[in-house]
Amino acid sequence: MKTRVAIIGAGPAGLLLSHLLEREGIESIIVEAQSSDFVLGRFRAGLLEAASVDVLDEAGLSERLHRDGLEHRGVYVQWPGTKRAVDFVERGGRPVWVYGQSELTRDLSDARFAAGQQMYYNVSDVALHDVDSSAPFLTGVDATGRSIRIDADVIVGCDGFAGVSRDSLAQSLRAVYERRYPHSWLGFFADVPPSSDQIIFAWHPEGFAMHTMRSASISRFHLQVDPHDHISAWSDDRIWETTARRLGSGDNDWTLHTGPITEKSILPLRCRITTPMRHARLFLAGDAAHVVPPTGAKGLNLAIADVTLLARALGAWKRGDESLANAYSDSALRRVWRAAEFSWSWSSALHTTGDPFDDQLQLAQLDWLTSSPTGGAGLAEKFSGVPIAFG
Ligand code: FAS
Repeated sequence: MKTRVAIIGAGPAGLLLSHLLEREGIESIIVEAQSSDFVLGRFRAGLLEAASVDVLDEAGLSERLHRDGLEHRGVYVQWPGTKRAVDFVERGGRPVWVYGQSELTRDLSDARFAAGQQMYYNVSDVALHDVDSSAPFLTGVDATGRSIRIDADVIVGCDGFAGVSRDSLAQSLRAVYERRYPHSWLGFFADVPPSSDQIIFAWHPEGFAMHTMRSASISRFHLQVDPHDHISAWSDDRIWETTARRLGSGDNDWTLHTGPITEKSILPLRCRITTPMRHARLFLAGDAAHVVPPTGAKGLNLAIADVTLLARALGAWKRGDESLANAYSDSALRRVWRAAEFSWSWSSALHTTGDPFDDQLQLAQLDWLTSSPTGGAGLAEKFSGVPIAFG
């Protein structure tokens, strides 16, 4: 098979990239290791920056988002005895949208199928070849066990944290920056209406807690746990008791709705960034290039920003101008490092270490961010995001 752009991965990055490329008049082929149902069944992220919603609006992909998504002007930040609302819009930022990644992936997947996109699911043994040449190609084994080869002008690795494209870059060509956090997150979904009209970030002496939501009937929570903790040690009762204690300390009038926990897991918090995001005819986008801790809700938004820049760059290249393709890696990484900094500083302000001195530093940081106009403006900009642009 022959195409302009061969995309590895049918997660949000790969699906959105192929949609945006088609609007640039560029054909692509997607290969995906899993089944379509498996990809659509992954929950994960749930918060979209305004800049991401702008991209989906402009691409004609946001009808369900505006119908079923929840627009939030800001968040609550709290600690024992104090609960403050940070209004991003009042502070010069923009609203954020609560809309589950699985919903967004379904919207993207439906649009690709409707457009007759060439997509191959359940493809194994994907390998990249000749990315240094002007005629790179992919090989793999399709769902029927047949060997496939896809010749392309460009290969884009949208294959996530565990993908193969990043590692096809010679060690000598890449730099990997990694930070593992001294804590993990226990994340769980519950079939209960949200206990808050906005997301709550709660500092608590025993550990951080977060209340977010996916819809008017599904709530999502995260609890700071020890990195060596195991989900088998967390009964549903223990999870709800801990959640109530940590989230209830900021506001005595607050009530936690409890109910059936439908999914729970423990996720290590890490940041890993691989540079460059382009080498010759290979480009990386989304989690294939970078993962950041979900504290700042940036992972999915970075994937959207990467492919928005990349589609513009490949469109310009098709018209004879390779300058944006040459600028892609630096421009994408500038945004990635700003998101990594925010994820790090916001995680550091909220996750307790057991050291009383750290406690006081964190509380002073949260007090400043939620009471000072400049602190709030900074938080609003970091949360609601900046426009997606080169440079
Ligand atoms: P994805 O990982 O979504 O997609 C990559 C695709 O490539 C997958 O479908 C995979 O099957 C496929 N693939 C892998 N190897 C392949 C191969 N060899 N051949 C072919 N296909 C291959 N982000 C937030 O903003 N907020 C959150 O709250 C949040 N929570 C998260 C919770 C969890 C448990 C995880 C793991 C991530 C979370 N994230 C969160 C980050 C997450 O949403 C990612 O940023 C997002 O999925 C990135 O999308 P992609 O880059 O498309 O990668």
